[in-house]
Amino acid sequence: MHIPLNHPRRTSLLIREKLVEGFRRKLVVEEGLIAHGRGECFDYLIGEKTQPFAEKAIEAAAAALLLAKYPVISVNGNTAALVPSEVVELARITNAKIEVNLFYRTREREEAIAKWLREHGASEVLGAGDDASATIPELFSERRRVSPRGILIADVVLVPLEDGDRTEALRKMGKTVIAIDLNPLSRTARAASITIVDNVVRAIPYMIEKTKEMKTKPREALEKILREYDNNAVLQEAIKHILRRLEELSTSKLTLELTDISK
Ligand code: PTJ
Repeated sequence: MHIPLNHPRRTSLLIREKLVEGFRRKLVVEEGLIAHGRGECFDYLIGEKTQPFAEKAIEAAAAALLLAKYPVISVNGNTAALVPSEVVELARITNAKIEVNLFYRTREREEAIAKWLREHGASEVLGAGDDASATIPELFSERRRVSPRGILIADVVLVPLEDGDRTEALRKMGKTVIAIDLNPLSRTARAASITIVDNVVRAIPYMIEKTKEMKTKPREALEKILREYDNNAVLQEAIKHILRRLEELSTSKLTLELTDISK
């Protein structure tokens, strides 16, 4: 679909188009389109910008990825459709493995997503087909199936657009879980070690910038950032930010001034 350059909601519509294109390519499921709608709503509430609470979480996430012994980036349909090259770039900078991991798992989608990521520069993509031969204990969704060379042995896992159950299971296995979720109230947001309350299309490019910048920092400086990070405080800040915005909006003029073009 052609979206005019001056359309006031152009950025948001372009993101939708990417998802619809991902759906046509069989990367994204129908439920992924619904999940995106929920994300859009929260994005409206936070102001469609990376806010200070997300910047704080991104800095801690960059420190965790750079300090990790075996970092893995878990990719689902929506993430693959929205930020394929960026995922590959972040994995390259942080020496992380990329693993396809789907809630609505089918072999066809796993393979389509792995191929799509390879077309965007990934040299290796774990988790597709027979590679997902290990299981996460206590988890009953299809997300329990993981690669024995990837998520199973990872110490740090980045999970954009995740479900709460698996975040909890990964935490119980002793892993550091970094979530990207626009909904600060979701179970994922509340179960993760570090929650980036931001749109994945802004968060991953920002993480690339931050990891590049922080790569030369001494280990002790990265460890200090992680030690001082408080995820509960970050989630509270996200909620306070939404409250403040709504409070301000509730006393401002909301109706638009429209020019009369009927004459
Ligand atoms: O590709 P699959 O099979 O793994 O399925 C992927 C979906 C997203 C359908 C699946 O993981 C799912 O059902 O997720 P949920 O439980 O609906 O959670 C998705 C969360 O992501 C929600 O809290 C949304 O607010 C949030 N979200 C949606 N779009 C974005 C987002 N967060 C960040 N950036 C977005 N663009």
